[in-house]
Amino acid sequence: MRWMIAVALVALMGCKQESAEKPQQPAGEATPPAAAKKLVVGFSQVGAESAWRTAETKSIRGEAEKRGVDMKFSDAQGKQANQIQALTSFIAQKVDVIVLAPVVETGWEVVLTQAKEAGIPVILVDRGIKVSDESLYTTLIASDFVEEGRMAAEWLAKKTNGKANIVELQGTTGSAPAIDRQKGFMEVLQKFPDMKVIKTQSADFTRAKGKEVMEAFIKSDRANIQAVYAHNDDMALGAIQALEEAGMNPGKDVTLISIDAVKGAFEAMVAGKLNATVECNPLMGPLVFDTINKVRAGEKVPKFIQNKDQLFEQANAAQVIGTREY
Ligand code: GZL
Repeated sequence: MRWMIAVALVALMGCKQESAEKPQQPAGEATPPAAAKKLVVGFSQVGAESAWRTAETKSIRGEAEKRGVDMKFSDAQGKQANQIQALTSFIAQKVDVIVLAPVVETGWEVVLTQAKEAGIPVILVDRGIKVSDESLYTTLIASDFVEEGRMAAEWLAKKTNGKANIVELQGTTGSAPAIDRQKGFMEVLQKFPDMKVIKTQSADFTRAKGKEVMEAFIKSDRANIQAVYAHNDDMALGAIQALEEAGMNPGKDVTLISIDAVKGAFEAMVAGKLNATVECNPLMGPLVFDTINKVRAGEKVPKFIQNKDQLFEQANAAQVIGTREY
């Protein structure tokens, strides 16, 4: 009999012991959730080729920091192979979401199929891609580059009364902005038979290449250059340097229009060397993470979320420059 009491006592002690380990949960309260798991996002960025790109990276990484997101960042130095490698690594690490700024439009099917099979949504930012299966990405958050090209051409036609010999500095070959900014510009030029692109070449969105290509244009056809259309401000600033070094007068004898509306472009407009720039807003960090939250909550998001753009010119540069965030 005594042994039964001893066994009962030990069993009771054991339960007490166990319950003493567990925090006592007041009756009626739900058990607190385990600490919420951090959102893990893999961000594959094109590179650091321009002031615009730096501003975009700062906006997206800054927003991740602000929201306590665990962001794995990869700078591809402008090479698609590096982006594909980064995405493959993100998939292996089982990130929750992939953010991709694709350097060029094509060549993404295989790695995006792997992401889809792994159940990882892909958010495209700033540049689009060409894929046969549009389910390979959830949405694209970007500007309308064709419209930016149209805006640049319409402004230049007005500025030159529809008559100009134009040299064009293209962005990165095969990239959505280079393809579409040229498409929009040429679409408008069909209305102006006396506006002619006499030279066009890629300068890869960089200031250094913009200067180099402009030097070659000046060397080969100086007398005929009346206007420059640059697919981004960094190349336009390089072209301005080349024109000045050749003793020419950028902003006066030669009219320049570019795209991005970075701080350097406003400084050049205030100095009278750049005539106009079309904004392409890079500050998309908050929108990217708001969109990620919607996607993870199972909400339907549009396939294309368009950033609105506007044109700035010398006349309003001075009073606007102080308000610019990038
Ligand atoms: C546009 C972006 C372009 C910018 C350039 O969304 O992809 O790439 O216009 C940048 O400055 O290099």
